[in-house]
Amino acid sequence: MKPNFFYSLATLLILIFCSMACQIKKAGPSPLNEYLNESRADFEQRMAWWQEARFGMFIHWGLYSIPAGEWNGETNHAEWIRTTAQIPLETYDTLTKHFNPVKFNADDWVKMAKDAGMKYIVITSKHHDGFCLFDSKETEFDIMSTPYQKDILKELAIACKKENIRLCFYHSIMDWHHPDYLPRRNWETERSAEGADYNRYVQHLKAQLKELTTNYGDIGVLWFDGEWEETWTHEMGLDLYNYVRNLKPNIIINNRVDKGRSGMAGMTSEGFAGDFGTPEQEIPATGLPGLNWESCMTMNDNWGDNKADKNFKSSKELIQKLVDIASKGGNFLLNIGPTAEGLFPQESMNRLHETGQWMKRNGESIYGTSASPFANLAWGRCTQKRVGENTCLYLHVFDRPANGELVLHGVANEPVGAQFLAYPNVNLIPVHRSEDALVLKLLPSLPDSVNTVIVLVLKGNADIHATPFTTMPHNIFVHKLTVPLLTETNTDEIRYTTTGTVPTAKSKLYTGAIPIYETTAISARAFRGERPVSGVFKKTFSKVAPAPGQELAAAAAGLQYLYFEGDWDKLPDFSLLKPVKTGVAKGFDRSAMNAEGEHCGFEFRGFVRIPEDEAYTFFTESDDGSRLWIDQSLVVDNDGLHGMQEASGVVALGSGMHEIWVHYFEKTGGDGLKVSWETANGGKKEIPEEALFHIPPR
Ligand code: FHN
Repeated sequence: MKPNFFYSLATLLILIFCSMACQIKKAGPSPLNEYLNESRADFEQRMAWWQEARFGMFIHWGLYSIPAGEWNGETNHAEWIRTTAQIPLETYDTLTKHFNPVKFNADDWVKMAKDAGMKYIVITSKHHDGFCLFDSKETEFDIMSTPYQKDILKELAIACKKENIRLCFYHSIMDWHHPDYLPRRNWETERSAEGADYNRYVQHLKAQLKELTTNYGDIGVLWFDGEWEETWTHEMGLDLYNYVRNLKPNIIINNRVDKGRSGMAGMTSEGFAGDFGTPEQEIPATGLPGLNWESCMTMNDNWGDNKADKNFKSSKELIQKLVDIASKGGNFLLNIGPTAEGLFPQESMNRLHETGQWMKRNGESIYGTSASPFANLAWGRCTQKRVGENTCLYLHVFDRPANGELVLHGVANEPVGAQFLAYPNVNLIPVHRSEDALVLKLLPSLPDSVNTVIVLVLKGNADIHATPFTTMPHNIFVHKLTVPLLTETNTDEIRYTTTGTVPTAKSKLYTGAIPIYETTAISARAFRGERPVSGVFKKTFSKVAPAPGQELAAAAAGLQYLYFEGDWDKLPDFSLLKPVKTGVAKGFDRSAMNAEGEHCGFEFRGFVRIPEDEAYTFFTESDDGSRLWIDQSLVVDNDGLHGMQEASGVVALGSGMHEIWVHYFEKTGGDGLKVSWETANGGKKEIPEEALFHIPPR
C-alpha cells in the first residue's frame, strides 16, 4: 500500500478529529428545549393530576404576618404592607429579627389541607416584599436570617411527601427588596436606583427558581405573580416559561409568568405563555370549554394575615364556590393567611374542617369531574364524569325546587338510576322521562342543607342536547332586527315559531337569522328528526319608539372633562368632590391623569350625535370601574375594582344630539377605558371623536 495513502488517511483523521473538537468546544451549555409548542397529548398528560385534583390550598405567609395588617394605628394592611404603609426598606428588614414561628408544624398544616379535601398546596416562596421562606444561596433576605433558622419549604416538602399532597410554590416576579429590581416604589424617593441592573435581577430570579425546582422534591406548580410592571416583558415571560420547563419538564406553570393575563378575570390571551388561567376573587360566569383555569380566593378579605379582618366567608359559601367552580371545569385555590407564630387562624381551621366533612362524603362529585353539560340550573350545579361504560351526572342541589322536581332538559340517554351520593342506602330517587327531559322526584326534605349531591347514572356516553340560544345581546329594535339562533349540539336541527308557541316537528326549520319588523315572540327547540331533543328557547323582541334627539345651536367639538384624585374601590359621587383639573378632551381622553395613572377618576360630559333612528348598544371596557348615561338615564354599569372588563346596555335613540356622561375611576395596577357603540344591525366600534360635542361655557 503506497506511503502517500497513509499520509492522506492520517490527514483525513486529523481533519475529522479537529472538526469534532470544534463541535464539542462550540456546544457549550446544551440548548434549551422549546416547550412552548408542546403537543396537546403531552400537555394533557402533564395537566392530568392537576385537573383531577380540582381543589388546593393557597398559603400567604412571610414577614408581613408579624404586623398582621396593623401599622401606625391603621389596621387595613396585609401582605402589601411595606407598600400600603410606605415602610422604608431598612425598617421593614428589621422584621427578619422577629420572625420566629415557634408554633409552626408542617405536618399539622399538610394534614389540615388533606383533611379539607385539598390535593395540593401553593405557598409563597417569595412574595412581592422579596423575603424568602426558604434557604436561598442567592440572598440573605431569607428564613435563615431569622431566629427560626430552618428551611420552612424543606419541612413542608417532607410533610407533603408523607401525605401525598403536591407541593407548589408562589414566586413573585415583582420584588420590592432586591437592589436590581426596577421600578422602585414611587414613594421610595430616598432609595436610589443607581446601578440597578434588571437583567441581573432576572438572572437572580432564575437562580432562585433553580433552587426551588431542585431542592424540594417533585414540585407540582410554579405559581408566578407580580408580572404586571412594565419592566417585565412578554419576551421575558416566554423565556422564563421555557427556562423553568427545562429545569423540570413536567412542572405546571400559571399564566402570570407572562403578560397575557386579562386582569382579575385571569384568562390568558392568545399567544402568551402559561398552562392555566388565574381568575382572582372571582369565578367565570360560565364554563370555559377546553381551557384550564383556577379561581384563587381568600377566606376573608386578605391574603396575608390581618388580625382585624373577621369577614370570613361561611363554610356553606366556600363549599358552594368549590362546586360552582368545578361545575364550570375549573380548580379552586382557597387561601390561608397563617399567623406569625405559624398557626392557621381558628376561623380558617373551622372552615377547613367543615369543608373536609362535606368532601369526605361527596369528593367523588368534585375530583376528576368535568364541566356541567347544562347551561344553568336554577336549583344548583352539575358535574360529570365517565364511570366504566356509563356517565355519572352529579346533581348538586343547593335549593330544593318547591315542586320537588329536578328537570334536566335535553338528556337523550336512558337513565340507569339515581341516588344520594353520600347516603346510598336511602331509597333510590325516581326518574321519569318527559319528552326531552329526565325528571327526578325529590322527597320533601334533603339530607344536606348546604348541598345534597344526587348521582344520576346514564347509560353510555353523555348524549345531551343544549337548548338553542341567541347571540343577540338585547331585545329591542326600532325598524328591523335579524335574530340569529344557535345550538351547541350542532348535529341537531332547530325548529321555531314566531308566535311564542312551543315548536313541533312541523314548525319552521331554522335556516338562518330570522328577520323581524314587529314585536315578536320567538320560540325554538332542537329536533332529531321528528323527536324534540332539547329544552325550549323563548324570547320576545320588542319594537320601540326612539327617544327624540335635539339640535344644539352652539355645540363645539369634544367633551368637557372633570379630573379627580382619590382612593376608591367603586365610583364615587363626583358631584360631591372638587375636581383637580377640568377642560375639553377629544373623546374619552385620559391624558390629564397623574403620572402613575393611579387613584384618579374622570367625569366626561357632553353630547353624542346619533346618525339615525335605531337601537344603540353602548359599551364601556374599563380597568377599573365605569358607568355611562344617555339623556341622564344609566345605560351601562361597569363599576367596581376589576381588570379590563366590558359591560353594555341598549337604548333606542332618534337622530340628533343626545346627552352622554361617562364616569370612570382607576385605583392601582393596570388601567384603561374604551367607550364603544353598535347599532342593532351594525358593527361595534369606539365612538368616533367627530360624534362627540359639548356646549362651551358662556
Ligand atoms: O398582589 C398579589 C396579592 O398580594 C396576592 O398574592 C394575589 C393572590 O393571587 N395576587 C396579587 C394580586 O393580584
